[in-house]
Amino acid sequence: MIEAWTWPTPNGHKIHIALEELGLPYKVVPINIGKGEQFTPEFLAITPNHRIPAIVDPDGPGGKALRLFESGAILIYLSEKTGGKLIPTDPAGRYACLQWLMFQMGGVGPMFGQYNHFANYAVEKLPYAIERYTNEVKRLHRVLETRLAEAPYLAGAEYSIADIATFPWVRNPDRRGIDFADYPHIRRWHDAIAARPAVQRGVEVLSENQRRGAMSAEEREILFGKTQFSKR
Ligand SMILES: N[C@@H](CCC(=O)N[C@@H](CS)C(=O)NCC(=O)O)C(=O)O
Repeated sequence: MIEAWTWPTPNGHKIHIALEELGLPYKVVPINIGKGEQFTPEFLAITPNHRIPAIVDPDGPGGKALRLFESGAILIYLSEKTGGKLIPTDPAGRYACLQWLMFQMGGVGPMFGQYNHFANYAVEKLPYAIERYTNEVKRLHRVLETRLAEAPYLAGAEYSIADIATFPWVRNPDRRGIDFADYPHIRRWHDAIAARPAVQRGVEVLSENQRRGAMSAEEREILFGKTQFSKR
């Protein structure tokens, strides 16, 4: 059975949703990133990047165990393991899917993450950084809105791993000062994905551990501080 070493964050939810959509049996191994569990030797043996998510598939290629990190690579792997489900089979659709997956991995995830950091978590409020990432968040929403005005899903007609990668970052728009009233096509796409039973099960994985309210001083030090953790 696939082990998902994970936590209930947007990058973690991508994998929970994909595993649910694909009907793959999996076991959750919780990695509490607020407590520094991403730095244990067991986890570092799977990913030197000490970030969730990572998977271990005892039945990987050639029947050998596979360890994999980076959520985009994991999504492609899970699709290919199940015969290419959730990636369009026609070549143009396949490249559209990979293109929007890369757009999420290189744009939406990092930029929204930096917005969260400077607008919500940083003790020192830096107007330049907040303005820079607010503008990026809005720009990326405009790109998604333009795409979703011409196609129902990011890869085109079919729901795919590109949507699965993007949805957990786009839901909860108020956390980024976004109003879906300004992005009607994103709203339509979001609502269609949120209604999928597998997505509803995926976002519930470990949800009892989701932080409610402000980050504690301990979490802040582990995630952003200059302690033993961040120096590794
Ligand atoms: N590019 C990576 C990003 C992974 C990532 O940043 N994960 C965050 C949670 S969403 C994490 O593990 N943070 C722990 C830390 O910053 O120490 C991926 O998509 O898998």
